[in-house]
Formats: sequence, structure tokens, C-alpha cells
Amino acid sequence: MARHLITSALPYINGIKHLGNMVGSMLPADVYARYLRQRGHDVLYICATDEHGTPAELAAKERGLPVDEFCAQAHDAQKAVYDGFELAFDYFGRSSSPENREITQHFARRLNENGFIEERAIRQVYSPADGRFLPDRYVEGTCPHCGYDKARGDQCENCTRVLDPTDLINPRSAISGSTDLEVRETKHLFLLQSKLQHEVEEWVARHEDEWPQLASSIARKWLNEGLHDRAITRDLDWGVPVPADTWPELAAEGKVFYVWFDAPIEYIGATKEWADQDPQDRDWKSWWYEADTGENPVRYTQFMAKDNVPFHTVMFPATELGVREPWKKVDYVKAFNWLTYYGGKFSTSQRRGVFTDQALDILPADYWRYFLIANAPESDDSSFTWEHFTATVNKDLADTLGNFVNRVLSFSRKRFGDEVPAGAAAGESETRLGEEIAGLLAEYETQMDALQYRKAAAALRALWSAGNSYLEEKAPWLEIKTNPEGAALTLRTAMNLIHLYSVVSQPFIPSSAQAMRSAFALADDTATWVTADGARSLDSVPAGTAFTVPPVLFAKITDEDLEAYKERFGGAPE
Ligand code: B3M
Ligand code: ZN
Repeated sequence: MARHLITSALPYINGIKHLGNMVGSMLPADVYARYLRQRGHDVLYICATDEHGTPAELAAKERGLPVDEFCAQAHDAQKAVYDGFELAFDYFGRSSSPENREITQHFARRLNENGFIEERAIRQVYSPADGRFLPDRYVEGTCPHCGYDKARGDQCENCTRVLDPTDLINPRSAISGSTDLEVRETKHLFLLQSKLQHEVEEWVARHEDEWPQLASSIARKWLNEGLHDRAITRDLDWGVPVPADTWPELAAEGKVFYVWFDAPIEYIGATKEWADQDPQDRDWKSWWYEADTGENPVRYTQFMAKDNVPFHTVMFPATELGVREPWKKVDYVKAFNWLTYYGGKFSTSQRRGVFTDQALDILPADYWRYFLIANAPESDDSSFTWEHFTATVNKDLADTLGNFVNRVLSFSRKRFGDEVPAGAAAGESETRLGEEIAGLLAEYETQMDALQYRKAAAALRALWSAGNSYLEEKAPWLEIKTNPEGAALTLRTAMNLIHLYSVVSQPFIPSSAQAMRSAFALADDTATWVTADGARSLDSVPAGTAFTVPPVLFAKITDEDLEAYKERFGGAPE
């Protein structure tokens, strides 16, 4: 049994996320966490809402709410959607928690003691039209590297380079559009990342061979450009305050830490939130502090979309290294490309594409979970279209899996009553089937262990298809006329496949898997993983086990549904 720490990028608080956000972070993390738990590992899956920063302030203002109230409501609203998607977090926290404040301030003090923080007077963009200093991401303009004309002052979305607002060509306020910007002087804390460049490089070099190319290439690119010292404080009312014991003057001015400074620390903060709820039984520190030493070291896997990679592979490790305490650093970075909507961008601000709450209004979570993971944007961007979604759901879920389950159980009940029939002893076909299933299961495990979601989905699909082929081969509806014992064997074997599917499909489609498993009145209703021998012998559901026929697992999406979805959400862009 190994210890697995899993985190997915913290969804920003300012709105319900779209399917692209879901498939690039939380959903694959949940699938992996579920898989590892079923295999008997000690898993801690932590996520949280990322609540600080200007967008939260602005969203609160728009709703006429104090920012803390807005965040509390928005957190609950997001959490409800994630519950609907059956994301089985061990804890879903909030970066505005006292725990995160405490640890963030601790990190800052330690960095300061170690000579990695410096107070500097800087000249910052001030917008008289807006009456405020503009945080980096509220200055927009043309990227000096690639020419993209909607680059933000913190990062260019197009070429992923990290920017300073003053790098931008033709800068303007993203709030008002005003180009009447002036630069005023104010004091801020700087994280001296340049001093840590060497150490981060060494650390990346030790890990990058194992990382997927998407993650290592982005980390390399950023390191090659050189780590720059970064301002880690902001003039905002909402955030982790600069600790007054260390920086009385800045604290008095009301400076808070930059959201990207405290957000990754919230991975730790949320773990402490989790432990603080039940301090007797939950030990947060062993997951994070000296987690690499001892007998059973923690393996830490992070999930995120590619725009978050620089912060996780370079900036947060630099922070952790500079603290000079044994905080756990990431072992494996699973990064994703973009999910597009008909080849165009999903956009939260323009509400283009399908949002997670809308998705659940239309169809149950399992339909989305399966489609998204089977088409995860791993090696390239992938495109969501209603046509593709419909075809996938109808073929894989309704025809291949759902129909198999229903056909087998209904037919057996009709001919043999509501207990699993005994029938003949397993023969050659069953031996061949067992070998095939064991082989496909091994392939599925290999891909899941390697976090290759599309390939894992293909292996899962192949497992489902093998059942259909077996059923076609044996044709129990014909067999029953001449050889009822043989037909009973076929159905018993098929029911054992259903049980196996209910276990191995659980990471992808947890409720349907549960419904499949609950069809059988077994003493052990848990989804403990199948062994290779179990896959070969297909005998976990013995003859005589009572069963029921569950309602249709997956309804087909009709042509009318398809048209209605396209109408409601828009189809291919003009
Ligand atoms: N909240 C993702 C984003 O808003 C950001 C991730 C933080 S992970 C520490 O783009
Ligand atoms: Zn650019």
C-alpha cells in the first residue's frame, strides 16, 4: 500500500466552470484517486476554491455583496456542482481559510529569513479613470513576444510567457478600457526567484524525465528564459495580509499577498483544514512535511491545464525550496491541453460552450465523465461537439455497456428466475474469455498507472466489447432451445462480467457502476479491485446469488435531443 497525495488546480472562485476546466483538472484527478483507492492505496485527494485576487473582488462588486460573503456563496455553489459530478475529494477547502493564512505567512517569513524576499519600491500602473492601481492581469495589451493583442499583464495566454504589465505594447485597463494609464511609486515585497534559479533547475532536472512532455517542455521553456524576481504583494482589500510582525509598514498600508503566492500553498492549507475538522484521526503534516523520508514516502501527483504548468513546475517549487524546510514537492505533473468547443474557445466570460451546472441539468454525471475522460486533451487539444458526444454516449455507454447489462439480466430472469443460474461447468469459450479479460484488465491498469486516460478508456471499452462478443458467440437466446445448461453457464458468466465491469468502471462512471453492482445481492458490495486470477475465473458472483434488473443505465440521445442541445448552446462557430 502506497501513500498518494493528489491535488487538482484550484478552481477560481468567480464563477461556475465549464467542461474544459473540469476535464483539465478535477475530473482526471478524481478518476485517478478513485482508481488508487479501489486498488487499496492510502489516498488523499485535496482541492479548494482559489478565492483571493481582483476577479473575486470585482465579481463580488458586481453582485453587490461583500467579498467574503460572495466567496462563501460561490464556494458552496461550486461545491454543489462538484458533488453532482461525484468528485470524491477527501477535502474541498477554501484558500481564504485561517489555515492558509497561517501557512502562507509562515512561508513568507521563512523566505524572508533566508534572504529570498526583498522590499522594493516599484512603479505601478495606476488608472485615474478607474481610481485604482491595476493589478497585472487588469492591464491588457499586445504581447512583446508573440504579438497576441489580448495578452494580460501577468501572462500571455497565447504563448504562455510570463509578463510584467510594463512589457505590454499599447497597454489599456481591462476594467474600463482606458488607455490613460500612469505609473506611480509604491512599495512591494519581491520574491527573489533569480537566486533560486539554480536550485529549481536542479530539481526540475531530477524530475522532468518522468513528467509528460507537455509539463517538462513548459518548465524548461520558463527556466531557459530565466527566473525573474516577482512582486508577491498587491494593493487589495482581499487576500492574505502581509504579517505585521515582519513588515509593519506594508501591513499598515493594507498590502496582501498576490493570489498566485497563496494559491498553491492552499494545497497544504486545505490539508490542514481537513485535519482540523478531526484532529484526533487526521494527520496533515505527514502528507506534506518530511513526506519524502520515512518508510512509506508520499507520492504526489498534480493535475492541471497547461497554462498553470509554469506556476506548479517552477514558481511553487522555488517557493518551497526557498523556505528551507522539508515540504513535499510534486513528483508527477499531469498537464492537459485545451478542450475546445467546436474548435473554438470555451469562455467563462462570454459563456460560450457548456458549463458544468448546465451539463448536469441535461444528463447525469456519468455521461459527461465518460465522454470527457475518453476524449481528454492529452497529446493535443480536443474538441467538444454535440455530434461526437451523442455518438460516444449512444455507442459506448448505451449500446456496448448498458444494453449488455440489461439484456443479460432481463433474459436470465425471464428464463431462470431471479437468482444467478448454475448451469454447466466453464468450457473452452469461458477459458478464452477469461484470458482475454485478464489481458485487457492488465492493459487498463497499465494505462491508468501511467495516467494515459484515452488509452485507459480504450481498454475499458475493449473490456465491455469483449462481453458483447462473447454473448454473440454463445447466443444464449438460441442455446437455450437445445442446451439450457449451456445457456445458464453463458448467462452466469455474463453476469460475472457485469460484476467485473461494475468494479473496473467505477473510476469513470461511479453511479452507474454502483447500480450495476447493486443488482447482485452480494455480502461484499465493495468495489475492491479485481485480481488477474479473478478476471480469469470470472466467479465473484456465484450461482444462486439473487439479483434484480436495474432500470436502463444509459438512455440514448435522440436526434431531437441533439438538435435541441445545438440550438440551446450553439453549434459550430460561424
Ligand atoms: N486558480 C487557475 C486559474 O484560475 C488557478 C489555479 C490555481 S492552482 C494553485 O486559471
Ligand atoms: Zn505571447
